[in-house]
Amino acid sequence: MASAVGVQAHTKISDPTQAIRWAVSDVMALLQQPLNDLLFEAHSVHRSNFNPNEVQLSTLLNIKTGGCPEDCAYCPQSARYDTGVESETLLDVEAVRKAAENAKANGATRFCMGAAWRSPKERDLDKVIPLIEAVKDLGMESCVTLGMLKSTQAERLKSAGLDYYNHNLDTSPEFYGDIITTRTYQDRLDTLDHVRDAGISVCCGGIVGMGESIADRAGLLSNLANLPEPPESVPINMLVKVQGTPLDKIADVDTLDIVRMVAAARIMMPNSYVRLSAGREEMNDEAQALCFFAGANSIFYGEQLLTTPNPIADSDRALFTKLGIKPSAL
Ligand code: SAM
Ligand code: DTB
Ligand code: SF4
Repeated sequence: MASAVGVQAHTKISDPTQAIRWAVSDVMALLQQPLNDLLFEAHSVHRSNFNPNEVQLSTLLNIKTGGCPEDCAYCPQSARYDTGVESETLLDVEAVRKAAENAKANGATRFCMGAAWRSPKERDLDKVIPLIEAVKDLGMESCVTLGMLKSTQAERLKSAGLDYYNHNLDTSPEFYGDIITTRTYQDRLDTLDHVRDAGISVCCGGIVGMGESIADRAGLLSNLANLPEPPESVPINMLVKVQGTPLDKIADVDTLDIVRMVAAARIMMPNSYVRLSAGREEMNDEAQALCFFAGANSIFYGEQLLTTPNPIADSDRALFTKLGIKPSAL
């Protein structure tokens, strides 16, 4: 199992409806290989599909902060937890244009807007569509994450020119109920289907460090890779522990476990962009360098994620210079 020769070494279940399906047991074996074997395989896959010295830059903006009715145990924006994040109204188009211009000037190619909603109402979409258009007018790729979508809503967003929709599976189906009770795993899969059917590219990943087992990490990855089409973009987040959330005292995750997740995601979804996402503030340069070697080729870039800090652009530029990495162009 610990062979370093390539993806073919891993057993996959044949399914007439899907070319390749990853069994959770095989993903567990992949994740637990000797690190050097895992890194060698992941980097080989990475190199044969991407320029290993380029990383895509996405900048995030929280367009609607806080007051969310959902109970996601990791999230500082849930109205159920006392985290000090106040509920704000939707940002206007001028504020978004300014932030997107700034992101573009700093070298980001994609602008991602997040809203703390369970699901948008039609009148919410009326207001989000001009924001997407403002981003598109700058020649940037657009991404939004607005919660659950109906198929008609995904079609509206597609017509507005939206490039990507972010909606994460977060963890395995088995562990999911420990983290979120206000919507189901199937609800998430349904939204992902609507996004895919509308012709919008899918951004979908999860979180490491919520107290999940290795089997849960493998379950997340197998669900991502076994989607009818793998997501174009796979964010791997390390939990950002925020005081007041139910997970604020959970044990730290070993950053080498993030490296392993990135490597496994790279092997399982060889053509997807794997984004080293939340948690980089807690990772040193060496850990991030290993993630890039393992196949991460995208980051969130800019001093803020949604409500929590991210490395400042200058420090990421310095890191890229040290590693000889260039931001990828559109
Ligand atoms: N409300 C929408 C939803 O949940 O789909 C969109 C925004 S939500 C904040 C987007 C994703 O951010 C979540 O699915 C989760 O994976 C990630 N996230 C939220 N809080 C996080 C935290 N404290 N640490 C790491 N990732 C987090
Ligand atoms: C994703 O997978 N991670 C981003 C983005 N998609 C929306 C969000 C990370 C949020 C981290 C906690 C915060 O800043 O509130
Ligand atoms: Fe709301 Fe999204 Fe946070 Fe869950 S992750 S509480 S849905 S903002």
